[in-house]
Amino acid sequence: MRSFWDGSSNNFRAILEHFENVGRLARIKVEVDPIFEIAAVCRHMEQAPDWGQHVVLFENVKGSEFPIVGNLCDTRDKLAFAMGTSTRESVNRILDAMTRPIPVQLVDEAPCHEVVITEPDLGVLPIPTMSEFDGGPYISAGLHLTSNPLTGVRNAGIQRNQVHDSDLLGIYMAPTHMLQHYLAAKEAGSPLPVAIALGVHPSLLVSSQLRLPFDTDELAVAGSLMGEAVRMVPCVTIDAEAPADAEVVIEGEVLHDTTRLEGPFGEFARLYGPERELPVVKVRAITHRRDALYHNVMSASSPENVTLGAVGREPSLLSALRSSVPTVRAVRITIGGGANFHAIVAMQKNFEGEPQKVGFAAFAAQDLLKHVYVVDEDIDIFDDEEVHYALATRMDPARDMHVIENVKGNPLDPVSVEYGPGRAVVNKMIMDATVRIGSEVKYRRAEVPAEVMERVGQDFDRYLTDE
Ligand SMILES: Cc1cc2nc3c(=O)[nH]c(=O)nc-3n(C[C@H](O)[C@H](O)[C@H](O)COP(=O)(O)O)c2cc1C
Ligand SMILES: [Mn+2]
Repeated sequence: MRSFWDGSSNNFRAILEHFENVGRLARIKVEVDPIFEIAAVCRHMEQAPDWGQHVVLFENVKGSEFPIVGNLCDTRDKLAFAMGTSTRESVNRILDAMTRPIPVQLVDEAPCHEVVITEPDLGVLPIPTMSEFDGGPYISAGLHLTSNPLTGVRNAGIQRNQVHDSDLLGIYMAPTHMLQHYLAAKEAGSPLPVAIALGVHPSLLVSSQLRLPFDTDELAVAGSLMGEAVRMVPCVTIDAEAPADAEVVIEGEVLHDTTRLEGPFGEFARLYGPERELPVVKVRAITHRRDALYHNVMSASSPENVTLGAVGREPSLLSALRSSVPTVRAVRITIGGGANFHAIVAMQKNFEGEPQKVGFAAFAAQDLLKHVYVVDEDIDIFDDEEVHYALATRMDPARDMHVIENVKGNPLDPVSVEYGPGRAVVNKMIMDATVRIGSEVKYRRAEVPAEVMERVGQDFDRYLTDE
């Protein structure tokens, strides 16, 4: 059996090694086609009871030397495991890392430069096609590293890239920080250099999803999460830096004067984004490790890209809510809500009306949020049955449901009302499922006495013996 570990602990391979060591790496040895078949296997694995917590390594990919790694980022548990924490602790770990970032370290030799191809042909990479009506193959796990042309500060984000030609990619930049870099470059009449890194430590991918202020380097938070600076190396053909330990780096320039029809593409709302004219990335070089692994993140139908988004957005949402109402205890952005539309908040309510304040703070903090459910702190917000229990017993729709109409929205929300290209309004809702102050006795939950539960639990085997 081939091992891929190179001895260092903070890179993509080390994480796969960790998963393999605990029996959570599935090696698929039969030949698999990157056109739809990889996606179908990933979906089946994700849903199969015994395989849902496995990472998948496709060792034999039709038409390419590169193995594909899939299902690395599709559950909260896998991301937490990769970050050395637990599902419930990860939000605190990330908040902590945000308060003490570790700046990147510049190096001049890098594993990602073991093979350098300056006459690039994207055809060497096993780029999958995932949803039925996608416009073609898409690179889906590309961490895009750019610098602000005005200040030089780095930014990291994930953008999908349609393969247009052997050296040309499409790119869709929503109103992200990367879009600001692109617009600044365009204003100056220049292309924007971009390093697209594939196969990086999941801490980098999660950090790229954080809502940090503009001109803040997400990779410094990634370094803090890993307890070691992210190593960066100058690119070979462009004025940019790439993560030295990445499996593959595509060096390119987002052209300021060219567009191409991009799409359709299965998006986070499990719907297709339309075909439209979008900027392109001219590929200048492909560099990779010897025996490089190609990382794919499932789009659309799978929870994978949504899980990365939820884990990455919860920390800043939690701090935004706490700066409005300090007794907010926990927040969950749901996967079913596409990591954008639904947030569940647990809080200790000291004043009536605080849940509404939490709702407004949430809408102010995150554009696409539409439904905010606020519950008391005794409710476990990661347990859907508990949340339903709170909605069922603590909420009167006439009194506790607050609809705010015609808020500036996003056309990616399918129920938004568009009034011009890219312009839309949406109605929002706050559901206050907290107990009314003064009704605590009525809402006391009926439980077996806690001390008896504890006593029985401590010596539980006693009840299972035959004598
Ligand atoms: C798998 C995945 C794919 C994504 N694809 C895109 C994309 O194609 N375009 C985009 O604008 N955002 C995309 N995002 C969201 C951005 O990466 C995210 O908003 C990021 O925080 C932007 O960072 P920035 O504002 O620092 O540039 C994607 C996220 C994930 C997890
Ligand atoms: Mn940013």
